[in-house]
Amino acid sequence: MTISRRDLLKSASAAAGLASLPAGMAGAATSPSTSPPPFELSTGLVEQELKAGAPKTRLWGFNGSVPGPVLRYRKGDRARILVSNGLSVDTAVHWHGVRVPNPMDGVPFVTQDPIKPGGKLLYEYPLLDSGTFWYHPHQSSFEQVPRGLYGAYIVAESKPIEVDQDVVWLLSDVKLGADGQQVEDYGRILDLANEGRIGNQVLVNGKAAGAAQTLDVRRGERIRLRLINAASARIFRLSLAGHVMTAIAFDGQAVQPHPVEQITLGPGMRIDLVIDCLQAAGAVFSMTDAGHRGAGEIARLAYSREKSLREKPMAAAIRLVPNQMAEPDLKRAQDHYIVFQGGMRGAPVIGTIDGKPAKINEIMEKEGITWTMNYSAQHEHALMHEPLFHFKKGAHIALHMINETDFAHPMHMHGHFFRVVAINGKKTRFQERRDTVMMGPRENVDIAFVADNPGEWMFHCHILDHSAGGMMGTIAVQ
Ligand SMILES: [Cu+2]
Repeated sequence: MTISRRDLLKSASAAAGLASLPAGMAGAATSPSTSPPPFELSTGLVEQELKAGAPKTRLWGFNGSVPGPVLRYRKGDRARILVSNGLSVDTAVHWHGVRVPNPMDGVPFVTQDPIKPGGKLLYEYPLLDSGTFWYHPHQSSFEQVPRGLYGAYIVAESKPIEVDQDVVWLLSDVKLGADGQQVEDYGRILDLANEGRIGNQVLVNGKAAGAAQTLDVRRGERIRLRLINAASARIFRLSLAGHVMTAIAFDGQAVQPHPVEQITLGPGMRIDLVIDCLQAAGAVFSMTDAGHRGAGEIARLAYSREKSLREKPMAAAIRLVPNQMAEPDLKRAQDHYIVFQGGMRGAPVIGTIDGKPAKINEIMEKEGITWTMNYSAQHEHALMHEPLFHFKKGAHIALHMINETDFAHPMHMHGHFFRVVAINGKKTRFQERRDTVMMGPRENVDIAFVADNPGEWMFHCHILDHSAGGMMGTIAVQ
């Protein structure tokens, strides 16, 4: 028997009591009178000055700004977010890194129907984990994200670590023409098959990166800095002069605190840092990017002339309490493999697309597909597609990823965190938990997790042009 994705979707939506309702109806139809009103998040057109004195750039944003508002919760809260679509195209919102029930995951045609122009959808789920997350559409992401639809999503620990400032730097970029407007060349096959569409202006919290991005600090202060890469293709390699950056979390999940000199932050990835500011009053230090098409200075720490807050680092512990989740046991894990092929310098020879075998050069020409995962590729909104894997709920999984391409791919799994077990066969030092892991060119990455969240979940490259070009699949847990 063949069941179309749309049928599955209908039953899943019905089971969850979900509906894409016309404007003005969703709140009344879905919230019991005792609940507080949901937080409202609306997509729409935005005009924003990206640089002081520059003409305003036309963008798409949430609640009238790029990035959208920082969503702030505490672990154990229930998120209730009413998304309304003020755009003239369909959309849907994904809560990147938040472990949600499948119907709340925001992936059109996989976990929900798209939200139509003028439509609304209430997303509601408990927050199991603390951490640094973010949100963005999963509909035509290669266009909707770089147009400006993204925002930070912070879930505080039950007992946060003690710091003087808790700062979010959401990094992204825009590709601007001479007129100061975005170049609207989304989804070019050349970008799909290469590094992706990389902008020419890096933004920090929606403003041009560089000297104007100054964080005022006082000697002796302890800063918690949360970095989020919301760019659609740019990989950052960040360093900070004059300070030790201590990593305390990757993708929102606690890691053994350790110093990091250069941070590789691919699209979708996050890092939480603790920085003790122990330099002299009046001094200025830069965070710089040396990534591919290095952007140079991103932002600055500028010391005030005030008296020191303290002369040595704050004594309080910086280790985060790990979130509770099932721990994979490699001894009893099932081994599975994914081979990645494609790209401009190494197209795969043969593959299947939406279940049908085809020669890849034909696929590239006719379908705009440039990558395969296990010799198959999926259109972003394919209605018929076999999941890459079917896992039994509770199964321990060791997934071996083999990158046969000349490109880096930040691979993102929905609904689960995994341990990064080994890179090129070498055990990683911290066995860190992540939802997005950077797979370097020609690199093999082994991850492990317990498939305990039922549903069909996306597993895709977070270079959004790559996922649009076929590097997008699903895993099914039941
Ligand atoms: Cu990729």
